[in-house]
Amino acid sequence: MKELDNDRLVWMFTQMARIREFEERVKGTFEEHPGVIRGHTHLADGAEASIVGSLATMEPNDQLMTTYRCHGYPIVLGTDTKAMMAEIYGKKTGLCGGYGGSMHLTDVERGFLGTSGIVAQGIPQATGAAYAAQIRKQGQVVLCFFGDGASKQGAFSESLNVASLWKLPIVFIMENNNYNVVTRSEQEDANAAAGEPLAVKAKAFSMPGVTVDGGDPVAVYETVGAAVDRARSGEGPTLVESKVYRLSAHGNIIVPPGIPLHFPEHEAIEVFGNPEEYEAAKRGDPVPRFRGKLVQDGVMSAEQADEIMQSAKDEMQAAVDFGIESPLPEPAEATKYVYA
Ligand SMILES: Cc1ncc(C[n+]2csc(CCOP(=O)(O)OP(=O)(O)O)c2C)c(N)n1
Repeated sequence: MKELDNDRLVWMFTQMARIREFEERVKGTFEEHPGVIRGHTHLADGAEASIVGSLATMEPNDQLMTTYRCHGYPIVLGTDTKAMMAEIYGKKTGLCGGYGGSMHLTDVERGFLGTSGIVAQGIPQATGAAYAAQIRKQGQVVLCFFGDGASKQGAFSESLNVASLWKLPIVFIMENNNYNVVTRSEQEDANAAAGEPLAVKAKAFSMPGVTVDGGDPVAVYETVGAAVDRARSGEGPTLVESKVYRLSAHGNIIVPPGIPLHFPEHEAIEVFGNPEEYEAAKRGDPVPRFRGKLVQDGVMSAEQADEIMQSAKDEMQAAVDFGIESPLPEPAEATKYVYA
């Protein structure tokens, strides 16, 4: 694992700021340009530190798969944010030609193998990628991201089982954001039965299970980094539980057949009438928290932090403009990639 020098720490903050701004602009599109985003969109605001800390461990040939809450990962990998925004707007200039949308961002060249709207589907796919990596013998590692809800699916158990048996080079990263749509983790049979922390599930598959504060990018880097080192040296998989809090509601409201509407209030308030929980989570927001730490430690100045935020805002404004101005795909090409 490489040491995190000051440049790397500032890089981490920069990526967190870019992810946050990108998602703010996705959320803002629902009001600024109603109807431009169709279908479902899910944000990962609150998980920036977990995403950046995890991806900072990757070598250029490593790969990853995620869920539909997928905007942050390609940003860190260096994917063009204009193409990403255009994809979310369903435009021809989008990352996937407008065929994928928010839930299916993919950038195979940079190791971002794909995402899925089906809960837990990415886990066996990432495990397959790790099997391929093991056969290729080039020292590649696969990072597999999913939610706490996904860890109740059979696909989770089967994948962790085979990954452990075959000592596959994979790190399973459960981003535990407390909620499965509007159900709290502790209300659910399987996760409630497992108890806290959910990383204990690793025991059943004879692999290490560790829990980390997903709001602290350095802690995530160290925890995931140790798991990546273990995977790369042929010792097999690890289950990392990264505890985060999603600051937006599960996803945007869709009212068919009308225009997709904005994000509702967070479930803690709307469903559980618990604004205190939500306010506490906002106070622990990882982006200002990391900024405060780096400024306090003298790693960067407050002015530098402001410049980073401003540059993220400018970049994402350009992404919105590009997406809005881009053309829609040709209707005649709608079935171009339909094979069955
Ligand atoms: C197989 C499957 N079952 C149900 C759904 C509906 N669904 C969408 S998101 C979600 C909750 C998933 O929770 P979690 O895995 O914790 O991810 P999070 O959304 O919290 O990041 C459910 C049940 C689905 N998309 N796929």
